[in-house]
This record gives sequence, C-alpha cells and structure tokens, in this order.
Amino acid sequence: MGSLAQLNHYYLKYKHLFLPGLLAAMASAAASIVVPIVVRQAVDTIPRMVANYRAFEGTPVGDYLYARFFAVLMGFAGVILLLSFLSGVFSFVMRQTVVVASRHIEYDLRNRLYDHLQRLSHGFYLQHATGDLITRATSDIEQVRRYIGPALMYTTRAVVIIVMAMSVMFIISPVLTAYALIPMPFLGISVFFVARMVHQRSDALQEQYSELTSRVQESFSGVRVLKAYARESAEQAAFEKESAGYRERSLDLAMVDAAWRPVFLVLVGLSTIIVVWQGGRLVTEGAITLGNIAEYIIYVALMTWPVAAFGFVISMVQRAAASMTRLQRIFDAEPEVSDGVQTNEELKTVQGSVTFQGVSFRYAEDEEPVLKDLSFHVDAGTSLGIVGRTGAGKTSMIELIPRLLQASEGRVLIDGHPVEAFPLAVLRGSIGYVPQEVFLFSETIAENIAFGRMDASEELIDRAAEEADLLANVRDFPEGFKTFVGERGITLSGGQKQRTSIARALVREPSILILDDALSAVDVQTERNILGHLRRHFGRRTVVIVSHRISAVQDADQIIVLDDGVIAEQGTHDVLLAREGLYANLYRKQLLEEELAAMV
Ligand code: DCP
Ligand code: MG
Repeated sequence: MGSLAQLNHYYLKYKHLFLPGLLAAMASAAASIVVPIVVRQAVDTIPRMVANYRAFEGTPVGDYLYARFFAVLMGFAGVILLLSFLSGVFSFVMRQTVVVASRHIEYDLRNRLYDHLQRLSHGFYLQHATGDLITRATSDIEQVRRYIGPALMYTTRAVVIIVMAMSVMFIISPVLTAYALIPMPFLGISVFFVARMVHQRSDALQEQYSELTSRVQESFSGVRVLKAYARESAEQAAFEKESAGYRERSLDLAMVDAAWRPVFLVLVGLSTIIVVWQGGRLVTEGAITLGNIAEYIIYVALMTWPVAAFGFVISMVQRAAASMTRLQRIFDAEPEVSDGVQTNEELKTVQGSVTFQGVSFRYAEDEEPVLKDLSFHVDAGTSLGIVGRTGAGKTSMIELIPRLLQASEGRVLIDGHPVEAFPLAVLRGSIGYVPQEVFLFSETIAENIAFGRMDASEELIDRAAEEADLLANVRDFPEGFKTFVGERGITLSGGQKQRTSIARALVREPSILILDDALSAVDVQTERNILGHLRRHFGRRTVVIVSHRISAVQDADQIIVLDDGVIAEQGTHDVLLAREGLYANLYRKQLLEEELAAMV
C-alpha cells in the first residue's frame, strides 16, 4: 500500500476540488440520514390524526381535522422531497469535484509517464515489451485514478452515513441496533471477496482481450505473409480459439456478477426481518414506537451500500497499489544515456572525426560481448565503409556513435572528445542516422522527411529528396510531397521507403552521416546515383556506410571488415583485395553473382 502514499501531493495540488467535494459528500450523506427521522415522525403522527378525524367525521370539527391532517401530510412529503433533493444536489457536487479532480490527476500522471518514457534510453526499450508499456499507460493509470477519486468519495460518504446512522439508531435502542447490525459484517466481508473475484476475472478478461486484439493486429499487418503462405484457415482457427477464450472469461465474469446480487439481497432482507421481529417485540413492550421500526428499516437499507462499498474499496485500493508499484518501477528507471556530469556545455558543434579506442560492447552483463576491443580512427570529412557477415556486430558498432548504445569498455570519441562530453542535443543533432529498419509515420512524405528537422524549409526538403534520389518518384505521386504514406495513404516500395529515410537524415545537414545497410533495397544504378550525390559533400561530411554489397563501400576512404565482433581486416579497397582475405573473397563472389545475373 506504501506505493500509494506518493500520490498524496496530488490531494494538496487539487485541494480546491477535493475539499468542497468531501464537504458535499458529507452534506449529501447527512441529508439522507435525516429522511428516516422524518418518516418516523410521519408514521407516529399520521395514525393518531386519522383516528382523531374518524371520531369527528361528518361534523365541522371533522372537516377542520381533515384539512389539518392533509396539511401535515403535505408537510411531511415536502420535507422528505426537499431532503432527497438536497442529497441529490450534494451528490452531484461531490461527483463534479472529486471525479473531475481524479481526471486531472490521471492526465498529470499519464503525461508524466509519457514524458519519462520519452527520456528513457534505447536500452530500456530493448528490455520492455511494447504491450506492457501500453498497459502501464492505460489500465494501471486507470486503477490509480479509481483509487484517487471514487474510492475516496465512497469512503467519505460511507463513513459519514455509517457513523451518523448508527448514532441515531443507538440513541433510539441499543438492543435493536445490535440486532439490526448482525448481518452487516457478513455483507462487508462477502462484498470484499466478491469484489476481488470480480476484479480478478475482469483482469483475466482484459488480458484475453488484448491477446485477441494483438492477434488480429498482427494478422492484418502481416496479411501479405499470411496470404503468401496460405495460412488463412490456420489463422482462422487460432482466432477462434482466442475468441472462445474471451467468451469463456466473459461468462466467468457474468457468473460472479449475477451471483453476488442475490447474496446481497438476502443479507439485506435478513436485516429487515430481524428489525421487524425484534422491533415488534420492543414495540409491544412499549420501548419504541412503530415509527422507529420504519426508521430502522430505512437505516438498514441506507447502510447496506456504504458497508458494501467498504469491501469494494479495500479491493480497489489493493489493485491501485499493485498498479502504482508497477508504474513506480518505470518512474524509477533512469535514462542510461543522458546529459551527465561530464557534459561540456561548450561543445556546440561537431566537426566529424570518429575514433574508437579499445571499445567492447555487450547487450547484457552476463552475455558474451558482441564487439571486442575495436580501435580505429576516421578523419572528419572522410568516409568509412563497414562490411561483414550478418550478425557480425555492424549495427551495434555504429549505434555507439549517437549513444543509442553505450560502450561497455573503452571510449568512443568525436573530434577527440568522448561522446559523453557532448550535450545529447548537439551530438544527435549533428548525426544523420539511417537505421537498418526503415520506419515511416502515417504522415505525408514531406512530414516524414521533415521529421529529421522540424524547421526544414520546402527547398531543403526538396534538396534532401533529390540527394536521396527520391525527387523523381515524389513528382509522380498524386499529391507530390503532400502524399500520405502508410495506413492513411499510398504504400511505398521498399526502395522508396529507404530513400525517404535517407532524405530524413540528409535534411538535418549532418556532420556525420551513418547509413546502416540503407541501400539494400535499391538497384545498383540508384545506389550509384545516391553515392554520387553524397560525394559532392566530400571533405565536409563524415560518411559511415554499412553494407552487404561491396559496390556500396568500395570507394570509401577506408573499409573495415568486421567478423564476429572484431576487426578482421582494414584498409582501402585495393589494399584489401591484395590481402586475398575475407574481403577479396566476398568481392569475387559478388562479381560472379553480378556476371551471372547479367547473363540471364
Ligand atoms: N544482438 C543482441 N541484442 C540486440 C541486438 C543484437 O543480442 N538487441 C546480437 C545479435 C548478434 C549481435 O548482437 O549476434 C550483433 O548484432 P548486429 O545487429 O550488430 O549485427 P549486424 O548489424 O552486423 O547484422 P546484420 O548484417 O544482419 O544487420
Ligand atoms: Mg545490422
């Protein structure tokens, strides 16, 4: 439960809503408590008046008594109506303040969570499933909100009603009160267990629902693969299984939901029977009046909801505490990469030389390093090609430069300064990184390119698109740069997506451009065009090109052959060919492939 304590400052922040809300809760409870007293008065007074009237029926006194009886009756009715109305108004005010406050807090909390998640590093996301993070931001926050708002509101109301009702009942007859309360603890306890069951089952239902939706989402977004492998019927069967699971869980929930109402009614009925039975005895003894019995019956009815609410609230608080603990674990996660103490605020620009000094990297403490003791230097304005087998560590190596990953040992330097010395905004602002897996947003082409630089002018976007050899394609699109891509628009080809991603990096006019296999989906001619464009910036921009194709790196100033996390060979194209090693092998194989391809 301790985890919920840290929400207390929110009560202070929104005290202008909580205070009136709680006062209204009390007022609403108080108004409803007075109603039974009025009913008692009515039950005790009216029969007496009726008897009086009957005695004088038909005489002028009788007429007068009838009129008086009628006025008193109306009076009682009016007071009961007024009290009910007041209770209703206060209850409205209570909801309009407390529930509103809880929505504000939900908003604050969710934004704080999102803000925090945005600052967390790449490494955090490697360890957390997307679905889990979405659950934190949706259902966990909702649990916490229910604790802050409704739970508080129900508790206040319940305490006021129970304390006041019991006081009034006790003053009238301690004995009858004791009798009437016998079923109450059973009610509270049974509601607590039922609520826990309802919560468990609705959690299970929720979980099944997200499984169902993610299944559907995956099969729709992977529909190409699904069709290509003729897996429709298998997919259908799998869906039906999930769907049946959902139906079962719904029925489980409906079962408890349906079963607990009769239990509730039986316990309330039991209270009423006891009141009538024991109350009747007390009436014959003259200890209480008939009106008191009517009053008691209403009190018992009034108290059942608050008593039930206690059971419900306890279960709600338990759930909220569990959710808050999960949320807290995220809030406690520190960004591994941030502007740390070493940051040198004077480093405002990047020239572009890159140096690795004895760099090793592992994804997890207990795993083998995927990069081992890498050392090399790239002068500013020159180009570096990286080739190597799949899984050799190329992507891991280049992600160390913009600090998407953090070296486990050794240092990565830019312009002779450790990368940690640069403010992150400067470092990443100077690097154009085209990741291996293209990701485009469901926006226009222009917006996707300008993602690299929010203030990019149309001219700049145009130029970036031209450099990425995308301009001719874009001109052919129905609405040019304003064409929507992805789910809301046209589907780009693999090569078009890659080039959009390259344009996004170029629009930043970066000092260091990193292409991670970013030309894999374009033909050799387009690759040549793009590399030709990039060459125009020769001497002014450092370019790192990772590729499986020798043709993309052969003109680079130096080439590194990475094998199993170590530098196997290093040099220019000619030097590497002369070595007759891995590189030369790969080159010959690719030449052969090209010749074969040309023959057919
Ligand atoms: N690896 C890992 N956890 C990740 C990413 C990678 O454990 N989140 C492992 C898988 C490989 C090794 O690290 O064994 C190197 O992976 P890279 O992605 O760096 O390899 P490449 O980029 O060289 O491979 P490819 O050419 O297929 O892109
Ligand atoms: Mg890779």
